[in-house]
Formats: sequence, structure tokens, C-alpha cells
Amino acid sequence: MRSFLYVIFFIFLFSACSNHSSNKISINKNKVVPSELQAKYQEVELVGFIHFTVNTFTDKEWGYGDENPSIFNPTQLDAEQWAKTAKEAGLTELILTAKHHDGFCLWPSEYTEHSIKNSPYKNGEGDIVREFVSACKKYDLKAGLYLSPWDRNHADYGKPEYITYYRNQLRELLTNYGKISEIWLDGANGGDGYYGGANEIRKIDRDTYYDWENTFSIIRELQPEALIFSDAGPDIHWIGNEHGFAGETFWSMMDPTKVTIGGADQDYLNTGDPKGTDWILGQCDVSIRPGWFYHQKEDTLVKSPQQLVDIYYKSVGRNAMLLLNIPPDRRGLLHETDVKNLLDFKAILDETFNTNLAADQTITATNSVKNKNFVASNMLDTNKTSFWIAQNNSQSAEITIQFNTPTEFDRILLQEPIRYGQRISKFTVGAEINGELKMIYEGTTIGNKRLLRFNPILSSKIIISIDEANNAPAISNIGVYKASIRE
Ligand code: FUL
Repeated sequence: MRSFLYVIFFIFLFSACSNHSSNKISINKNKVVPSELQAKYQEVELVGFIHFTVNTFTDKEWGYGDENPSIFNPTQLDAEQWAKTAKEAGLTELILTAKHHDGFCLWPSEYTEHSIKNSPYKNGEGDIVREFVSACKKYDLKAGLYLSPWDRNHADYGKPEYITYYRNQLRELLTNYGKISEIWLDGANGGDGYYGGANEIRKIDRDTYYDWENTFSIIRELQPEALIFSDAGPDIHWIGNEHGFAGETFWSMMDPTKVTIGGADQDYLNTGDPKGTDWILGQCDVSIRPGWFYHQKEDTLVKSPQQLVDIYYKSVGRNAMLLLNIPPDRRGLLHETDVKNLLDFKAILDETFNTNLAADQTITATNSVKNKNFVASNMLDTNKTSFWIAQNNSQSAEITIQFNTPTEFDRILLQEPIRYGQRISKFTVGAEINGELKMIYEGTTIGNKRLLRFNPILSSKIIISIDEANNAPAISNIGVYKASIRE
């Protein structure tokens, strides 16, 4: 009896110790991880771009800077229509071109006459930046602003005085309009323009002229929570093309010393860098129309809902964010076709992704860390922060989903818990079809979200094999879907 009690006591002691030690297991974070602001931002996936200025009225893409402000006259402008549509389409932020390359300002800047204050819009009393920010607030959207560094109107462009002007404008925008979530800096820089009547070509040195570091510190000081977008980050970077496609392999890390704003290697931007020293999110900008600004002649060329869905797979589904441009027309409204296609795009995504066919199925994994907080079932729950992770020293693992009955599917979603870093660089997906294991997908990176598309299969077993990773592989979510017939 006595020895029996000893045995019970030792079993109790052992399990208490192992529980204790398992709770102490520390999950190694990668060296390069996102800031909390970046991690939250990436989760929102979809952002809208609003290109609107004198170009809408001159039918140009790049205004020369010599426009007479009197041409700017939207007759039915309704920023709430933009915001309401964006909200219904699942976008979480809108970014407005407060100033494009023509230098025309959509707010009554005190530093220039080339603005809305000299236009017929609201008899010169209008402020579209304010209307935009209020509409975003009403519909619970974040509001970002585009302030073109290149200014084809300003007489001082190319001289040091222009940098002071640019910073003054930035201060106006960042102090007078409440919370701004993103400042968007395009890379188009220098060339011909009006330049206060000089009508000449002005070239600048991209590396030195703008002194970006000091401009960025103004942004950080005035709006510490605003993320900065440019070719080179520091928070979000251009994806290297304007089709909305991230690379098949896409890392959220990058080496900012290898890129300059306006002069970056587009292939590098398109794939990111597994050895990158900084976490910089990828954002894929693309327009719903051929141009960035509204042109009536493009009314028949609006991207279809299916084309937009394809772009979604190649941007959000490749670990980047989608920044989709929806340009208001001369009335100041989003065109009916653009609205319809955008809402249909959202409806198709919902049809495809609303039901995770694997939700109640059985999931197991090899090499799992011995800790009840990181079990395989975390990959199928609806909690976004829970995850499964392999043992500290492993770089591979196999995850199996066993269905109760054969199930038809053609889409798989995979997500890594990016707050711990982006780890996986090689994986395959196999499925048991008629009792035989067949390879259905070979992939590289996963990151925040990876969406796999393949022809429909009927199977009751999926095996995801993670073959290479820079740290113990971890997965936060797996989804299995049957695509909407409208895709
Ligand atoms: C580019 C600009 O030149 C285009 O006009 C557009 O604004 C695009 C989003 O960024 O750099």
C-alpha cells in the first residue's frame, strides 16, 4: 500500500513538473518581426485608393501643373458615397490623392494658390480632404493621404525651398484633419512641368534631394500611428508593378539599404528578401480601370468582379495587401459600373470563403511542441491569435486533416502567426484521392495569408508537408473551401 502511494505521489509530481515546464516553453521569435501597427494593418487586407484632381476634368493621367483651378468643378461630390461603397465592399481604409503630380491641392492649403480655394467647387469654400476624412470616420474607415513629392506646378520644385513647402503641406494635413492612418509617397520624380511658368525639365537627385529621414520624423512626431508607404518603406513598400500582383514567393522582410524611393529594383520589391533586416509590408496597388483617374472612354474597361478576385488571390493570397483604386468621375461620385463590380467582387469572396469545410474535422501534426497552448486544433479554430508550432529545433513538420466524409474542395488557405516572424519557405500539399496520395500543390512562402487554387478534388485526407523553414514552423489558420461558381 505504501509503495502504491509512493508511485501515485511520483506520478503526480512528474505531471505537475512537466505541466509547469511546458507552460514555461518560450516560443522563439524571429529577429525580424512586424511592429504591432504593421501586424494589425496587414490583417485588414483590403484598402481603397481615391484618385481625384484636375486630371479628372482634363482627361489626363499626369497633369502638367498649368491647369486653371476653374476647371475643377465636381457637381455632385459625395465623399460619403465613396466611404459607404468602400465599407460595403469590405475595404478598411481609403487613401485620397490630396495632391497629385500637378500640384493641385484638394484642401485650401495656405501655401499655394493652385488649389480648390480658387475653384468653383463650393465657391472656393470647399475642402475635400475634410469631407473625405469625415466620411471615413462616419463609416469607420481609416483615412490615408497621398501627397505627391513631385510637384509640376511649384516654381521652387528642384530647389531646397520646395522641401520646406512640401513639409509645410504635410504639417497642414497631419495637424488639421484628425487621425491619418497612412501617408503614401509615390516614386514618380522630376521631369518636365509648368514650374510656375518656367515650362522646363527639372531633374532631382532621388537619393539626396528630399532628405526623407527628416520628413519621416515630422510624420512620426505629428502622427505616431500613421504608417509610411514608399518604394522603400519604412513601414509599407511598393510591390514593384501596378497590376496588383505580389511575387509567388513573397517575404515581408526587406533590406532598405538596397532600395531608394523612385529607383528600386522592381524584382526585389516583388519578392521581398528572406535575409531582409526590416519588416516592411508589401502593398499591391492597382486600378479598377486602366487609368488611375476617371476617363469616360474607359467606362467599358472597368475590371470585372472575376478579374478583381484574381487580383485578390495574387495580392492578399500571396502575403501582401491590396490597394485598389476606385476613381470618382466628374460628378465626384464613384461610377455605377465600378460600384457594382466592387460589390460583386466582395460577394464572390464571401461565397467562397464563408464556410471552412475543415472547421469540424480532425487535425494532427508531427513534431509539435509539447505544450497544450499550441496544439494542432488551434489551426482550425476561429481564434485568430492561437496557433500551432513545431518543436524549437525543427524546420519541418507534417499536418494532416482527416475529414469524416469525402469532401469536394478547390481552395486552401494557410496562415503563419506573423508576429513571430515569417518562417516557411517550402511546402507541399497532398490529398488522398481514391485511396492514393496525390500531390496537389507545391509552394514556397506563406506569411500572413497564402491562398492556393487548384482544380476541384474529392478527398477525405489532406497532408500539408512543411519542408523548409528558417525557424520552427508555425501555422495559425488553415481553411479548406469550395470556390463560388461565380469565380
Ligand atoms: C504613381 C503615379 O505616377 C500614378 O499617377 C499613380 O498615382 C500611382 C498610384 O503612383 O507613382
